[in-house]
Amino acid sequence: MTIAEIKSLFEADISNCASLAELQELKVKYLGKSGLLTSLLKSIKNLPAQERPTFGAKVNELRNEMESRFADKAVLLKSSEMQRRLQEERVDISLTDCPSRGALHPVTLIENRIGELMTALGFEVLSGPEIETDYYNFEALNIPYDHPARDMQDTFYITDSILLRTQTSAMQARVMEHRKPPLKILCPGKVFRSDSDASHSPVFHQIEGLVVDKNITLCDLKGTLEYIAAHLFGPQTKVRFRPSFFPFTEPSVEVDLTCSNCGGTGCSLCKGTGWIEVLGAGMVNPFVLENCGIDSKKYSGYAFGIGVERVAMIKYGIPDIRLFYENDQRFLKQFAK
Ligand code: 2NM
Repeated sequence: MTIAEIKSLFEADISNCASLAELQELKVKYLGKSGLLTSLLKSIKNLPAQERPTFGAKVNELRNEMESRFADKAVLLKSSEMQRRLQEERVDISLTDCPSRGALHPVTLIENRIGELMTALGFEVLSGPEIETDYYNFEALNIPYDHPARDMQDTFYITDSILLRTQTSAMQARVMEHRKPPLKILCPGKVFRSDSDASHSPVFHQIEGLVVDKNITLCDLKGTLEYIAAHLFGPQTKVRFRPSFFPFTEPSVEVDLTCSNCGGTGCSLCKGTGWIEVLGAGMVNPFVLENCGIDSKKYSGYAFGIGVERVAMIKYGIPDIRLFYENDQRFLKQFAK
């Protein structure tokens, strides 16, 4: 092949070349050890001596041109390669269907709300150990050794005298023992009972409130509970006390609220009564105060215990307590803001 033939073949090849891999093949085809141009240069020995310098110069000129054309083409191909990858590997960040944001659990929502309401009244929020001694959970709270609340059926015992607390008032006994009145505390947390059905869970959440000072009366208790009820269930909510019994309070009351579903006229939620039992409360039994080193002649106190799941079930119309612990997204999503 002549220089001119090689040159025109090269022009065609390089303009058809569409990838860096092809370009590399062309480099070998023309400039490689047995490439077209290299072979042409080797044929120089067949020429008469006087023609060799001109021929050599022409071949070198073509080689230089090829090298610069290869370099230019490589730049071009690299940039179109980059364009192609940018298109092909493009990530669509415009998707609006993002993974859903987390939300607070309904138990946490109620716990936070009650905490907020009570701290506004000056209550201090304190949490205690979930593994308790028999003393703080029962003995100090005037629950005698043979009381049914201590039954193996109700309580998870770790040893004879260590157990999973059945009520957060265990913490309140600790506080009364270590600090002196005035006391105004709120103890939220997990409690444990060996019991399980649609309205009982082996682990649930309680919030117990305790006020101890001079001249604390049942009226103070009722006013406080009316405040909580109005803010949790609406300003029209009424509070009713019914006599009851707890070992750690005397007198003791069951506390009913007007049904948040029907407003007190009667419906299926309140079984036609217009009232729903929401919590238990009472005046701290003087025995409990004395057990904790507080002079029951000088001081009196009230206490109440709220089941957090129970409040959430009433407020949100949740029919089964087990829904709180199954982590079903369809359930939990409903509480997202
Ligand atoms: C309830 C019902 C009635 C209660 C009593 C005490 C303490 F520590 F002062 F003795 N704390 N909480 C209490 C009273 C709890 O829960 C249904």
